[in-house]
Amino acid sequence: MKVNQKDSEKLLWDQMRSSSCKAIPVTGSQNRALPKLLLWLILFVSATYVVYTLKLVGSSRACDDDIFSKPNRKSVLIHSSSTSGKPNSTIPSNYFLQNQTMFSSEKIPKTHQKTELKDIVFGIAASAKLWEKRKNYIKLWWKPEEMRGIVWLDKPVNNSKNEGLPPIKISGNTSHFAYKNRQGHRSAIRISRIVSETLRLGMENVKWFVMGDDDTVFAIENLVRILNKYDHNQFYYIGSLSESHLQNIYFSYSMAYGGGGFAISYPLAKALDKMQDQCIQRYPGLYGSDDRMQACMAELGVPLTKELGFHQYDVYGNLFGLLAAHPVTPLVSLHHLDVVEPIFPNVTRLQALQRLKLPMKIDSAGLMQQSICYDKARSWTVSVSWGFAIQIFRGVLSPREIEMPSRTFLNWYRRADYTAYAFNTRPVMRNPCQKPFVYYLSWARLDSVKIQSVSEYTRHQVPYLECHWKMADPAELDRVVVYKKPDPHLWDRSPRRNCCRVLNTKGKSMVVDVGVCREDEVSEV
Ligand SMILES: *[C@@H]1O[C@H](CO)[C@@H](O)[C@H](O)[C@H]1NC(C)=O
Ligand SMILES: *[C@@H]1O[C@H](CO)[C@@H](O)[C@H](O)[C@H]1NC(C)=O
Ligand SMILES: *[C@@H]1O[C@H](CO)[C@@H](O)[C@H](O)[C@H]1NC(C)=O
Ligand SMILES: *[C@@H]1O[C@H](CO)[C@@H](O)[C@H](O)[C@H]1NC(C)=O
Ligand SMILES: CC(=O)N[C@H]1CO[C@H](CO)[C@@H](O)[C@@H]1O
Repeated sequence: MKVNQKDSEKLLWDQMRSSSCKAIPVTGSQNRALPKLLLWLILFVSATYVVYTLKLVGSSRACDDDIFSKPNRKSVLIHSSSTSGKPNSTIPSNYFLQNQTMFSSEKIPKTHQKTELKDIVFGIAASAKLWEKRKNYIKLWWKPEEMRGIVWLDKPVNNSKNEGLPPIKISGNTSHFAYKNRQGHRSAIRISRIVSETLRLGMENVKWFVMGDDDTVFAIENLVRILNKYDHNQFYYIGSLSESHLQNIYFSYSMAYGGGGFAISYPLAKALDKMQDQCIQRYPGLYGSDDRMQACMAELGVPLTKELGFHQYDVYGNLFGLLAAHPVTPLVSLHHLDVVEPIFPNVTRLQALQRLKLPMKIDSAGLMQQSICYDKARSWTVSVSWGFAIQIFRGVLSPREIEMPSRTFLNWYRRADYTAYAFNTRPVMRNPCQKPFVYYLSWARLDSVKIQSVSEYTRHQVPYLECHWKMADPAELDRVVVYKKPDPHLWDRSPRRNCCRVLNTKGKSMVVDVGVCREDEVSEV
């Protein structure tokens, strides 16, 4: 979504709030309704009893049949066809079974040609007004020699310098399209048509079109990894949802949020191009570009293929909680980087993102991947988000707790309300003893002799309240060093978190090893 959504969401929020307020008088009149309610309850229980008794008597045999019929489906099938009143069916009784096996052998995916970076064409939605600032985000990930794509602007800008950015084009005139949403902006139509306009440029050997905003940062190796899971010859619409439950209700739980980026396979883009302009005219009341896209996808009958590595980040405040507990999937994109705090403390937003480029280069597949282990001797919990940060907690916290993002961020409505998210979160720990010690990436390098990466994380110097637990204090530790073998094929296997092991804790530093879990290795104390 391009334009400011707060107003519309506030509206929705207010509506929901007012409807819940209306519910209060109803619960207030409960006292008078109580005897009536009891009577109904008794009637209901009696009726249920009668129904169940009758049903049990009548159907005890059918139940037995159900239990044992499963392994013997063939005979059931024959049986049912002979009793269905069509004894001379032209369909042989074993038709379904045979064809079922045929279908299942067909399901084995045909090997499709691998997607490479050069097969992707990017369509970046940008505006002339913010271009001078936002182009710096694109510079972070754009490789002019290896990548193809267009920045689509509303008006021409001064771009005399060769800055290694994608070529700029001005979107077609959309003033003849109707736009009737009061909260939104009609630039939504222009942005929605970027896929079609990019396709019409007629570039050759395209497998995927990938859309993003001017404030979206892609981890391109991981984007390629994700797209490689899918056959580009088929129709695919791949992306992810908003973090905000209300946003997803208001827009759709079936929509790829544009800022997080989404991918459309070439044949789907062609099918879309044929109908998009007429389709857009059918939905003048929609708010943004991505809900217009989803409306057309729904007309084409193509569902969203959800990939959790695309991040819309409809949140405010600090992304730390989300980045320190990334889902077990490659990190593909980051968005709304102007809205949230810099992801590393005490540096600018751009400097912070710049720092991520180093671990991304060394081991992109492992970037932000979480592993959880324990310093047994000291009873500490260690959570590694590789290439980003490490947390050390006093005491033993289970993986199911630590793999949940802590709410260091605020919802799009600037509320710290846990019901507002489309996934589980945990509160920021208030007990001074439970506050984690956070170590942020300071440098990383690849040891090419041992083919192993070494990354160092230094403690974020913030004041800690006194803790009276009689146990080792992580405040002694200034840095954590992590060894990890780069694993470019991590995502060719089934998803699984890496394991980590605390190798030693001496003086002011801790050494941790991260890698594929060994046989029978689990995150336990
Ligand atoms: C059943 O179908 C076969 C051909 O499929 C036909 O020869 C036969 O006469 C039919 N029998 C009856 C009872 O309809
Ligand atoms: C582009 O550059 C010209 C001359 O340098 C200047 O007059 C104009 O305002 C600039 N336009 C924008 C959009 O920055
Ligand atoms: C777009 O088209 C309308 C008429 O359809 C015209 O009035 C307007 O000037 C055009 N805008 C641009 C930027 O060309
Ligand atoms: C923040 O950075 C400045 C210089 O860039 C440095 O002087 C200052 O000590 C840093 N603060 C912290 C808390 O690291
Ligand atoms: C054995 C059998 O009945 N095979 C049929 C499976 O379905 C296809 C059509 O999808 C028929 O052509 C086959 O005859």
